[in-house]
Amino acid sequence: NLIPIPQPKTYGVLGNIPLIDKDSPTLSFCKLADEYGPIFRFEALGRSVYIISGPDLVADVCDESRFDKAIGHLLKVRDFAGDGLFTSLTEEPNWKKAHAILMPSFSLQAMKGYHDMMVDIAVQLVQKWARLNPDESIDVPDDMTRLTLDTIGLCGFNYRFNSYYRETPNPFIVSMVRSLDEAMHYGNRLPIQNMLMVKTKRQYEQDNQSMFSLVDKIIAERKERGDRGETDLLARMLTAKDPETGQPLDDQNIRYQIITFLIAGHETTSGLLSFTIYFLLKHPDVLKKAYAEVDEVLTGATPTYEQVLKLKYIRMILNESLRLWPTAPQFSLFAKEDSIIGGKYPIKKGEAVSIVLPKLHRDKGVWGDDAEQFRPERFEDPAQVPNHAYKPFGNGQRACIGMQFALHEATLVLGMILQQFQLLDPLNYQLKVKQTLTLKPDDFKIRVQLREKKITATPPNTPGENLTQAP
Ligand code: FDE
Repeated sequence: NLIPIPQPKTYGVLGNIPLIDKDSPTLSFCKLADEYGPIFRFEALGRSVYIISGPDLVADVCDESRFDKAIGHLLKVRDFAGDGLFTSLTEEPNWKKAHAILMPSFSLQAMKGYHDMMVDIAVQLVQKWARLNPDESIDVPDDMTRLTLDTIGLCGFNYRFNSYYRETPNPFIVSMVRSLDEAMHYGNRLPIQNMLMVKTKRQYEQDNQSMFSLVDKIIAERKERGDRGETDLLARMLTAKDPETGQPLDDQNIRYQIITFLIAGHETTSGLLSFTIYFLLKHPDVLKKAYAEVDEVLTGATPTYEQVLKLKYIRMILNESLRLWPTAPQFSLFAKEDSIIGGKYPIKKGEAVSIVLPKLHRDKGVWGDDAEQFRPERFEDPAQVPNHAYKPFGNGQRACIGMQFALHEATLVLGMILQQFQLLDPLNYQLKVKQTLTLKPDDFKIRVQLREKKITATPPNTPGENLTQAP
């Protein structure tokens, strides 16, 4: 009982391209899914991909024996991220090698080693906010991007971008954002269009070169001055050998890994923090519970590693924020063999599928009628989370290696912000989502006020919502 997969109307060689907003493809896919259902075919310039958002279909394509990560949509990103972890095929030798070498650096245990460096950067954010005049507002995504970039720089390579000491984004970031943007748009233009965009092309090449030169400099300097007992990612990449081949990573691959971590480790996490602040501002009841937890757990000037682990409700808030606005909103797979998904849709060997997470994460059949609502309590009991309908960190062996890192960092920072500040929304911000490759709230400004005295709300004690009880 095979069923043909629907396809929206096409426009000649452009295929379905005119149906998507090139500045936010993921949101366009979500809208098309409203109309065409949990799976539809999308054709662009001769390439074709099945866009999937139904939980049962996602469960099938997340079966690693039948599907593996596809990188067709990331080919342009490979110009600057090469065969780094994010942009390599699973079968490329450097994926397996780097995965084996780097896994231990991202274990939950390893977070202990990064904690003080994360605090170092978070203190810079808190101090900046504390010194603002009452009429000055904060560009939330900008300040969160400063934070996450500086954090991955320091924890990864012992390098200080010092973003809080600059008015404009670090030049590295300017190049990276421009290159990512070009990589996202490139594939949706006709070859002839791309050929004619001489200036864009030149800028793109310059941007890639300037990323390479900064990163190559970091690597060269570290090699020159030798090992001083650093325990960061770079030290590990320079010394550790792949258990299987006995080989270390080569210098070019280390360059690509560093760029990969800078891309993956900061855009996504800064978007997560920005959306979370947005949700907190718009949900006073949740904010109140968050304050109660922070006031109970964070007793010193800065949080300890153990205290961060105790911020359970903050974690639930982050999980819920990643549900409604997963900042890495889409990932893709290809069929290793001819396959049938959902019991009725045929996918041929080599064909690609792409999962649109914002739509999957709001499926009413799985999440309930209040799926559109922000309600962190859904994550109270991990056993109740429908994992096949919740993939903010991707899937299987190709899932996000930086998950613990991102969550520890985000929990710590939110905790510190709430410990110090009252969040104000004088402009009554209306959410507008912007996409580069990742999602962010666009033009999101708030104000803050130092908390005079701690809010002394007693933690709620309704059954199932007991915050004081650490599991
Ligand atoms: C990855 C990832 C993913 C998957 C993708 C695909 O499949 O294509 C996802 C979904 C993600 N990731 C997400 C996220 C979110 C957040 C917040 C994050 N993420 C964060 C982070 C941080 C860091 C450092 C990172 N991140 C990193 C990373 C990497 C390296 C990767 C690749 C891996 C492999 O091996 O493949 C990822 N990430 Fe993430």
